[in-house]
Amino acid sequence: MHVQARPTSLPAVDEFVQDVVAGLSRTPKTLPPRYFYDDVGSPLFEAITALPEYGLTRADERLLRQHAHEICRLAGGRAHIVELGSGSGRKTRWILEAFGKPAYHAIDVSAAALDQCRRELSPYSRILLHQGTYTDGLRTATALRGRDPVLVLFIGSTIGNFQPHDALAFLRHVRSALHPGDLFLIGFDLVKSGRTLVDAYDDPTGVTAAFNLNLLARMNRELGADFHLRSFAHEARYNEDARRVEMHLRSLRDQTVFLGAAQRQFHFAPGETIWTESSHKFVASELSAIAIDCGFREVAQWLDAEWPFAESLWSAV
Ligand code: AVI
Repeated sequence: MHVQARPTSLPAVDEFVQDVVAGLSRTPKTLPPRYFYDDVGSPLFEAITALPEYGLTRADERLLRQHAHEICRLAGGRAHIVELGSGSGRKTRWILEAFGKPAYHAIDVSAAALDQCRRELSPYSRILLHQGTYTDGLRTATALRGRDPVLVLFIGSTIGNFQPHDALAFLRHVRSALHPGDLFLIGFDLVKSGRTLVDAYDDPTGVTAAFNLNLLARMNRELGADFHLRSFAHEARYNEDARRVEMHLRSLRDQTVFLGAAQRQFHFAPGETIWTESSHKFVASELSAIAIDCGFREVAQWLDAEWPFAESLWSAV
């Protein structure tokens, strides 16, 4: 079954303009990372996941492959599976195979990502696609659960891209959409050396740089901006105290950019940056307390030996 469920709301152009104006009016300048994922950015992210320096996705997939049958057993062998931010869906295959063609709801803002997900995962599931935000998709998907328990997947350490306060609010929101006993499988990238992390987010082939710079290109394409891409440089830093990798776009000269959709100009001093993403890193021992704080209890936790990464299975209390 390849059903395109009722479309849920997409971030509109108006919202994009408002977010850009708000972000570029702040000091330091910021842009929300969710705008990375368009028809250019989503394939670039897929390329990042194959980079030798970026071990996160391979660790995540190893854990899912190794423990899929145990996850299925802990879920009692049956569930409506709902994935937040399905991406290409490659890693999810192991879970779907273990459950034996379950109902599977893929939620993503990107039509291209959902299309790839449908191609990859329809042989292993009864797939339903929800194009839209996590919140809307979760509401629509859980309404279709019937009498089945629900297993929500939030893999890939996307939780690390939320600000800590927003991450807790989001996890509580997921809990509020579930019934007691429903399960939540969530991936967390763990703290590792600063060198390893900077290499992972500033790869020598420049794929992550292209992913970051595409945000400027996207504003040129969609919002009538006139960013000169060669006048900005990708930068990744590890902030050890905050336990996060920060991605920035550094202005290489004094310049003014016009944003046509808002009829506004923004000035950039030489060396000034736009902070485009934070990728928070976790320690395994803090995760069960986060679960409890958000209305869950930890059922199991699996760690990867090669690239510090945790897959946690939580149950809604
Ligand atoms: C999607 N997310 C978990 C990625 C990360 O590692 O924070 C996004 C990314 N940004 C640069 N490389 C990958």
